[in-house]
Amino acid sequence: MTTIPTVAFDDQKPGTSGLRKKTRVFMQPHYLENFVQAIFTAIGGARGKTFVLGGDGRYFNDRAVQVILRMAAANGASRVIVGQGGILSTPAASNLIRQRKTDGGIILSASHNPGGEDEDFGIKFNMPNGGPAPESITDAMYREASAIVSYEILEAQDVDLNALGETSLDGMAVEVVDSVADYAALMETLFDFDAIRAMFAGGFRMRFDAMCAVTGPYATEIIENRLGAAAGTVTHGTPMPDFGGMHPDPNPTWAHELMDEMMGPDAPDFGAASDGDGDRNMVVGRGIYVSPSDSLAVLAANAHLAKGYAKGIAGVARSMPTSAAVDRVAKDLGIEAFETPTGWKFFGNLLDAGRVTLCGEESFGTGSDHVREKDGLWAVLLWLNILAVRKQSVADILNEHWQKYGRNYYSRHDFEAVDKEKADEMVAALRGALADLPGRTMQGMAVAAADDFSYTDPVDGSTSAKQGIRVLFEDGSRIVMRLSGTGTQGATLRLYLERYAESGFDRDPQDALAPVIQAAHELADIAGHTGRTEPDVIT
Ligand code: G16
Repeated sequence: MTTIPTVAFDDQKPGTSGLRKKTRVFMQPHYLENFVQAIFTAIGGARGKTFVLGGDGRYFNDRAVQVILRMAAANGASRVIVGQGGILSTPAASNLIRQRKTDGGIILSASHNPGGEDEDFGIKFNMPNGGPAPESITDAMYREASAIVSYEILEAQDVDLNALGETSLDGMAVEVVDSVADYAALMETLFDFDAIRAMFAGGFRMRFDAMCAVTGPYATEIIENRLGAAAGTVTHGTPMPDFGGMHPDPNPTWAHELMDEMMGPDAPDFGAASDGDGDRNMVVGRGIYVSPSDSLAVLAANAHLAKGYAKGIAGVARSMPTSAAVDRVAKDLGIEAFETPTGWKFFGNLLDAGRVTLCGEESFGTGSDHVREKDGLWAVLLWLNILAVRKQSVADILNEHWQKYGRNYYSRHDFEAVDKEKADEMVAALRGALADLPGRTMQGMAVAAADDFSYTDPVDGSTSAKQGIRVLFEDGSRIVMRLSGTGTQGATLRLYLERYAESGFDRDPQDALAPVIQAAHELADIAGHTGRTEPDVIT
């Protein structure tokens, strides 16, 4: 055991989902160690505790896992349960934390951000409920990391993480478990595998793009081996430290190979993609893209068709920038609907309290109370279960949904790597103008209300302010603007655009939203502040 003197770094403030930085930042001496020690201190020490540990396999995952094991041992932890090879998808880690009733877990991932020595790395702590640490804990981590003077570490050889079973690291048990088995078993309890298997046996074709990231082995085991989909259904199924150079963000821009196939002449019936750590999903039907907000609404309306949700759902929650499509379903079902700030951590209390069963975000995240993270493969399996029961195409299901509820046209425009100061100035200027907006008309739409979203957690009463600027129009259209909390370079401006329609459901969302887009640019003067006229990514 050694106590290593160290000096605090001034940038270890966790963002929307843990600490994310360039990999080389994490690789500098003491950087990872300081933050891991701050985690242990912020949760009241590691002595006698049991943790889950794993990551999405990106570059530096293997080294970081060994460092964390040595630090856990030196800090007195009694057991660490590690995914084989140091690999666990984020939802699988959440599941293990819950099933094994541990004191939490450390997950190594920068999610949808690219991996590699010159790309991104990340680390986050999940609580004993399996969910990301709330702001009170991440604030404490930041305080500890900013004042740290030393950390505890053991001098030892690397632990062999390839062989399943238990070894000891200076008295601390290191238990290496199959990364997929427990997660796959959980999925079998929620969905009707027989019905899905019968659908595949009847010729149903699917493509799942794992984007060379962590879901490859999970999707291959579940979709091909257990559900009988044709070999080759899962593409890019071998995880790689640099994700094969892919940007593992499942959206139409980055999963373009899948999009091209699904929009092509011989498209499969169903397509899906997942991200770096397996918590995000994109769903596509033959010739039709399903926006994440619509996907959440369709899943909420049809969840009862899967055995895990046969009794119905208690309530739904969505992040504020997510479209209101799911609210309409909740109203119809007579259940509660909650609007939370961006970040999966805000769903935890509602899920724990049994107030909601399904949650989702426009950022390609959907999940339920089966774990406390969003879950990409879970969403894909729920869709498959619904398709197997309804025996309709994705396009038909979506069209019927819009006929019943109307369509919330929706899009997000991202302006990436914007100069941070200029982005802050733009947001400040807009914030200052909010009070004068109501009553003003833009692009023929009258502003009904404008504010900076503030959230009070209905369960513990904690508040989170400044969670995104909203401009609501009288016709139900909406503009939301906020700066991303997961980027690692400059600022990423996110512009969320929404317009509700009671008819005319086959328009291109960008056309349907044109006046809202125009109004947003006028309002914020994006070009004037940032020099940008066109977004880098449209989802
Ligand atoms: C994380 C959070 C999500 C959030 C997303 C985007 O996802 O868990 O709740 O919606 O980031 O956040 P931002 O808009 O601040 O960049 P992930 O998949 O990156 O862990």
